Amino acid sequence: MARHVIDPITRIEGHLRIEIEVENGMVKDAWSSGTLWRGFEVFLKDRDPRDAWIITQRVCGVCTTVHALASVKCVENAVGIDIPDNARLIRNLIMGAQYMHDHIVHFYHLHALDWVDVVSALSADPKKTSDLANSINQNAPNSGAGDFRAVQEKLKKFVNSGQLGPFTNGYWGHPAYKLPPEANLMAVAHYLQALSLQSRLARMHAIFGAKNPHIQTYTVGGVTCVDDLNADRISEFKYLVEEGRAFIDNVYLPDVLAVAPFYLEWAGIGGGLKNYLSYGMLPGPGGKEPESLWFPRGLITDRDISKVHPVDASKITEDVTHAWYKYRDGKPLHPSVGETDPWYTGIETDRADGKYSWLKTPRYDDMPCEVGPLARMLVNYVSGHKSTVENINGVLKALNKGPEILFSTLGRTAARAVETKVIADNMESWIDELAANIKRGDLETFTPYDMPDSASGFGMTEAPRGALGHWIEIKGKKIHNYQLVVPTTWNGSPRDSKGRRSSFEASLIGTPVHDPKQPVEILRTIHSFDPCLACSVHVIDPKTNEVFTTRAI
Ligand code: NFE
Ligand code: MG
Repeated sequence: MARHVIDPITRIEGHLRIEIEVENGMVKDAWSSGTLWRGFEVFLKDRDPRDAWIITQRVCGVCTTVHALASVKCVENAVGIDIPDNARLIRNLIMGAQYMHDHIVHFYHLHALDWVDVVSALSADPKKTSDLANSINQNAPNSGAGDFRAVQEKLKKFVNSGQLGPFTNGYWGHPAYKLPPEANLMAVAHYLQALSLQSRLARMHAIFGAKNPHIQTYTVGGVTCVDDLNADRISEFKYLVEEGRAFIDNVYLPDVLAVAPFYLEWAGIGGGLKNYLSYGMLPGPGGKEPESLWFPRGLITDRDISKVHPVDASKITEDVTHAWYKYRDGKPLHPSVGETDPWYTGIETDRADGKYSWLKTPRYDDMPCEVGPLARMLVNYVSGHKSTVENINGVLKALNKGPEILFSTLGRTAARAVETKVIADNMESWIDELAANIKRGDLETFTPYDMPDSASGFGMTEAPRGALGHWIEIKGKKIHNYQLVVPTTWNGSPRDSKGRRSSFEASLIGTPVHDPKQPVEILRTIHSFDPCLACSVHVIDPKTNEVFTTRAI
């Protein structure tokens, strides 16, 4: 039996180390380590609660706006105020823009190369590629033989120059790649299209958020972009939404459906945990949570899709048995009384009681849960969320499979694509509500408040990678304690005090590994979660910064 270390895992945000034990060509055990620590929870102490959103947003350069949102909600909850309807709508639109941008970037630029062999695209026939693209979707842009020939020429130049640019270090030619050359060329062309689209989608943030990636116009009590509540800004936003939707409908979803049949065995690999948690998001009129949330809050246990359980935020805890922290009395803590006391011991995956990650280990009601697009789509689906049900059923029908295939690596990737469409298709309704408010002369964007001397609160939302919560305790009008429990912390955390694995580790068990020196199979499953370590560890060890290590035990 051999242990293998992949460190760092690339095409993610931040530093992730995965250690696997392989037996008979299959993963028998796995350890997931976040190897970078940020200390946000420590340096937020004693700051002004009104500044927390602008600071916590810098946790990440990918899911920026969601920390801003969780933070303002958290302080608003502590202060005890509701926000005006325009602020709710602007926040929903910025959230929707975040998902459209983030999910498309993930699929094409962070995940696609786990399934698409760039080098094989060189041997594709451009005419046949054009026929393939048009057979999948009549409206696919830039799908003539000449378009694909041009992409192929570009790719040839890369390869002949010996510099593959963004395609360096792939496991090209690995037998796990199953697509024919023409499908590979089509996907590479779409990779490049998505690169230029992402700047357009980022622009959506800037229309009401002033800039990207870190928006400037949230504030505790509402939003500050009152000057942007006009017809020009709204129509500019609407135009970009339509551009994004055209890509989702004509390229992104068709690509997922075109690639999936070649990889159907991945509908039975990488499922991992059996509990799925979503805090819900996108509040409706009145803003009450969870009642008005368009994506409902809920929990599915044991993969039982006959019911969704309610979520009680008091049942969330974090454990540090295997994380590089010390708790005063060692027991799991609710984030409202969370502690962040770093205690680095080195990687101790060789000991059953060892510490090996900067991620704490969140649990709900003592259960490990998966969070993210799959959890949200399942909670939506089982709750009867109309457009989710339609789109999930559409995908299942196209693949001629039942909902059980969702509990897998492929299911996670398909759920993300469905979610992108579901959200993008609803953007117009929030734009129309905003336009109607403005037409009525309602330009209110801010609820005034006084900062209490002492208070506590929490803000829950969904980030692209899953359930996100911020908790604050205010004393002397300053931050006394601030805790972030982040999606990748749920999914990528080490084992808990009872030795139970979280999502990354659980999902790797049983994964076939053709050649541990080229672990493309591991990347497929880990990337299907879209890990963000920057968020979840909120000091890089240069010694662990090697690309590959194998040690036999
Ligand atoms: Ni940095 Fe994040 C998201 C948050 S962490 S990307 O989505 O919150 O998993
Ligand atoms: Mg935390």
